[in-house]
Amino acid sequence: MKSLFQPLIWGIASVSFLSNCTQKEEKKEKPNILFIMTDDHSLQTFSAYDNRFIQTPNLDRIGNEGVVFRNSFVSNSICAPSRAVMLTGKHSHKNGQINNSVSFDGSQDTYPKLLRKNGYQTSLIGKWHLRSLPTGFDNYEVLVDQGEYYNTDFIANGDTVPSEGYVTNVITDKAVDWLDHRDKSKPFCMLVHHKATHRIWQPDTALFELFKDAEFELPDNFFDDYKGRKAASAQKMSIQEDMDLAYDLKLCDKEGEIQTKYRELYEAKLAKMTQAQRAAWDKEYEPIIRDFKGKKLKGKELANYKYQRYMQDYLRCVASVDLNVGRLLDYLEENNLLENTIVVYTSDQGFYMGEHGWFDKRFMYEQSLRTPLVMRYPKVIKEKSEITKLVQNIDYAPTLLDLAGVEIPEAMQGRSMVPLFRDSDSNWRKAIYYHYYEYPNEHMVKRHYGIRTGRYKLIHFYEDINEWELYDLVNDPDEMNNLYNHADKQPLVQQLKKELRQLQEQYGDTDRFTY
Ligand code: SGN
Ligand code: CA
Repeated sequence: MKSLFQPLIWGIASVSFLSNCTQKEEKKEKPNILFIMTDDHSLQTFSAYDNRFIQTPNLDRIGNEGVVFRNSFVSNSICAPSRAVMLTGKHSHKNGQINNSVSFDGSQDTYPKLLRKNGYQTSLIGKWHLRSLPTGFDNYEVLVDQGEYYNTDFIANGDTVPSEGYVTNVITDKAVDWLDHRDKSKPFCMLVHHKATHRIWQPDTALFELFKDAEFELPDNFFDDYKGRKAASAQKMSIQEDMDLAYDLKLCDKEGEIQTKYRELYEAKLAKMTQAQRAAWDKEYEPIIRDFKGKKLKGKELANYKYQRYMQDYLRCVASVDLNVGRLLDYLEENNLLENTIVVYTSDQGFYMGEHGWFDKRFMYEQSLRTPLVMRYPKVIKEKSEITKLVQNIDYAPTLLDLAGVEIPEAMQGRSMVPLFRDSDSNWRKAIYYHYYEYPNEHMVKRHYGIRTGRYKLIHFYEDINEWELYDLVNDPDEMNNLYNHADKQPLVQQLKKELRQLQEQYGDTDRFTY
């Protein structure tokens, strides 16, 4: 058994002389868990982290009344792998979900499964994306594959069930409904996995008034030339080059003059809307399309225009998430559940809001290596806490099991973060390990692995390329200057390679590397 934290109350409960009656009472005190995850939500668009673009008061509330993790990272910045890591507490090479294409091995231990074995009622609502059907849940209502923003189908405990409405609202409705009808004699663990803020960033028609006249400043490195970074120059996730006018930016004109690669995919999505949804949609976008066609933009002006459109719709999706998280917090409060429920908000990874000229994720660079993470549980976490230690999504499962008083399996590679809530842990990890595998694939981000310490990052891109990159995150936070070949940095390179190798040995990912 690894570190097993139990709040005082359960320690007392386990003392054998307590009467049955008291034991029952104490059992009731096991914390509930509400784990909320979005898809592709960047730190740049979460005001607990960054105030430039949007206020997210409900998301911030979780951190204000609990803890904001300032250095929270993923281990493989892509959807299905990240979800599998969170569920299993193991890196991708150990849980088998190395990319979005393989099917999750649902026979392995996951924290919901272990909680269920220990008396919890477990529920999963929203995006799943792991191909095999969920295991370990008393109830699941998951989107078919990635799902749709409007009128999406769910697979509810094996049956396909249609829905009507905007997906973020619908998922929240289902979550509230499940909470209302759950078995109230047991603690619950509910995972609410939003589709938002995933591509193609379709907003709720009710929020079209937001960000109407906003003008967003381009990141300094929006027109990055990728000098010294071969893998970065080979990617296909550039707003200027790869973002589709009709599909991503909804510039799909009735006259059919804007012909793009993915226009038909967008038209198929529109065709699934109800008349009322479609009318509200067209009312919003038709004037935008007319205005765009009149402008006849080219080059950098067109790139800037695309950025503005992208940001506007993405932020509206964030705003909807924020409102719906507020609904869940209100529900907990109204039902006297707020004190005894661990609330977690995170994303499956971060996202590029135009940094390096990009959308999407995958790279081990900061915007997609990081992921937002806030937690609230007043019994254990002091309000307004901040944790700056390097935590990773492998740590979620052990932490939640620890807080629930359930033994953490040896096979889990993450660590319980509970000691960090009490005090700083001087034995905490000093570096994190990363490994991304989904290549060749859409967006063409090469396979790579690497190490990130508090200050430095060393990355090795491999497969059909053999390139190393080294960044000093203090002097070069935007990761523009690859120092790998600098003569004076060779001792540092050797030191980081040694530490990288140690991490690969620790996590058992040594098979193919001979540097
Ligand atoms: C889809 C998106 C990609 C995205 C992947 C993975 N294209 O394929 O842009 O990188 O999902 O995202 S889309 O045209 O279908 O929107 S993930 O978050 O699910 O891993
Ligand atoms: Ca994602």
